[in-house]
Amino acid sequence: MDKSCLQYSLTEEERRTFDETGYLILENILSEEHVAALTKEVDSIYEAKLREGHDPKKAMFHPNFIPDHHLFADLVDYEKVLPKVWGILGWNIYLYHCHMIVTPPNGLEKNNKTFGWHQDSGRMNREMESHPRPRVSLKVAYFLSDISEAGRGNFYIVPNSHLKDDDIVVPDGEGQPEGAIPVRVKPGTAVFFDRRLWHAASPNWSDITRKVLFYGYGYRWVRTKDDMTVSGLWESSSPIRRQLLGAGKNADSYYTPTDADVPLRTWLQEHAPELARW
Ligand SMILES: O=C(O)CCC(=O)C(=O)O
Repeated sequence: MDKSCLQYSLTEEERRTFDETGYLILENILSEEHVAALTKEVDSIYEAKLREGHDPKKAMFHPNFIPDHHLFADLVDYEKVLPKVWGILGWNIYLYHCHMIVTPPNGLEKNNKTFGWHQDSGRMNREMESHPRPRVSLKVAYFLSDISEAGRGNFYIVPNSHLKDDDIVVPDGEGQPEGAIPVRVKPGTAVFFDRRLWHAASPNWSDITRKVLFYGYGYRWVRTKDDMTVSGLWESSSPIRRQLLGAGKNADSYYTPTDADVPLRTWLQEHAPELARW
């Protein structure tokens, strides 16, 4: 990492927004050219899936896409985003999960059926006994298509719901939880969200295909959620990217890391010591 990335460190205002609302919207994180280059790769994967028989009316959920192109790997330690991730979670982190979602127009009449509301990480929301349960991970969603209007397969959220855990009421079949809003953003926007924030995908009733990349960061002692095949990238990656792609000397290194396991800590000790102390 070049230390110039510190200009993108999490600000106190961003921290407050994220802590209080459970999400943070950052516009123009990707340039137009960057969006175009990523979109080209997403389109080529989507077209290949269609040729393999994917239903063109259904969303394509494609996990473990980092090895598909270097542009996807380059976002794992993207200088405008990673400093904000470590500002929230600290240095003992890695990419535990990622998915690309392409949501084509569904060609159906608009309706108000309840979306698939959830908090991330499945059993974590049952088997941890505290309330509210701990954060543990977050996702960064990079929007490549224009979802500045509702009805375009928007990502939906219930702001402030991250500290309410299972106290929110999800309607049974019709309607959305109280306070639900569509996230409406332009291409190139990154949306950070706490894994506990109640959220949902929604149908695409527009004529614009929605394209988005989700990067999930969590502590190194959290298991991967995808069948990740990123270890093939370790050798050609920088030390910090290697950490973010899940490298570690042995099983215990995920719980009790040495300097060799967490080059991000060493880097922060040198360049931003206040972030390396815990
Ligand atoms: O596709 C979406 O907008 C929602 C994605 C989602 O639910 C998730 O990443 O957990």
